[in-house]
Amino acid sequence: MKLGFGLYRHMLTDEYLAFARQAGATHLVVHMCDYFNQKPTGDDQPIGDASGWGYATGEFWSTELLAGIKAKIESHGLAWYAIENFDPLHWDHVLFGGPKKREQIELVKNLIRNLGAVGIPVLGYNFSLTGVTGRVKLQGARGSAATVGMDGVNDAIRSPMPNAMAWNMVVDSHATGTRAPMSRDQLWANFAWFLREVVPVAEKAGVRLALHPDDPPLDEVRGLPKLVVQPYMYQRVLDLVPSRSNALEFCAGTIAEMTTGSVYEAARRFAAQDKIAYVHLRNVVGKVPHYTEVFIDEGQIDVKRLLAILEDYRFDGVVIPDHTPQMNCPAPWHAGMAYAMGYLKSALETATEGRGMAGALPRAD
Ligand SMILES: [Mn+2]
Repeated sequence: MKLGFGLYRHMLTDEYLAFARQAGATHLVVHMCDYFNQKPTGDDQPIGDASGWGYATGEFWSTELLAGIKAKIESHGLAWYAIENFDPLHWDHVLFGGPKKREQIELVKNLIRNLGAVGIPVLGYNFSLTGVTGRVKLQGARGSAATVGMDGVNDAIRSPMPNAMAWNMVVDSHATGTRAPMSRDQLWANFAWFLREVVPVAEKAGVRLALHPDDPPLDEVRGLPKLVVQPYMYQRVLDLVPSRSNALEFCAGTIAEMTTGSVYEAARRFAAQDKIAYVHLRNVVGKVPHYTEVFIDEGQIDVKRLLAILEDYRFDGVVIPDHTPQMNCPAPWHAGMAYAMGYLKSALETATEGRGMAGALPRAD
């Protein structure tokens, strides 16, 4: 198991990369669609949340662009493990089953081929119509640290989804009206079509696609269904197109917020199948629609127990801290992330020393 940070593209400066290495990361997950020219620092935005970041650029991620970023990352002694999330402009018609879905799926296939060509082994994605809509800012972590969570079903969750938007971004500023209702079956049909189109391409490119659960894991947001909102639904994803390239971005925080199941049971089940490509690890208190994201050592997830389970199944991918509360100091994001990384590094050492002690059966391999 390896440790990494998830960084937005605008953060890929020498300073952030040196910080990542100094804090103990060996790998990076890069969230590419952040419209970096509109956001000077990452200090006031939790990792993984692109809401309010402006309009998508529509830029295509060429092999030249990716190779340049990769060289810079590697010059700091780090490895580029994954890209996280498509730009909504690359595939909004795929998500919604719109008229341009065939055109867009070819773009998505090219992106996957480009990852393979450049040697980025994983593409994390979120097959989500409405993204992280509904979270609120809270002072709910230890010492009143600034964080995010949900405080019941609010107006943002109830408000209809505009046609102008996909995920949590504007994709067509000229569009008017609201999205037509979609059944849960239709959403799964759109997803199945996507998987059947792209998994063979990913297999050929040597890339693993890794699905994030639909965060926050409510059944419905903005009048539209959400895909994976209980742990068992991940199995349906895997069974749709069985392949090493059809894998999971195991977000422990989102799974712990789900109203059924257990994050440990889910880790065992999917690690035993070798289906976890990488792990988002943050701690939380509560379940949807009432939860708060907290520091890595204070929530309902026993992080050491979870890492011990993953280690027992010889999980060999990357763990990143996901979001973290921000600390009151001149560098709130850095302090929160360095704290989480230090804790994870120590917990991982303990898990590695205790391999075989968490009660997991050895994986058949
Ligand atoms: Mn996550």
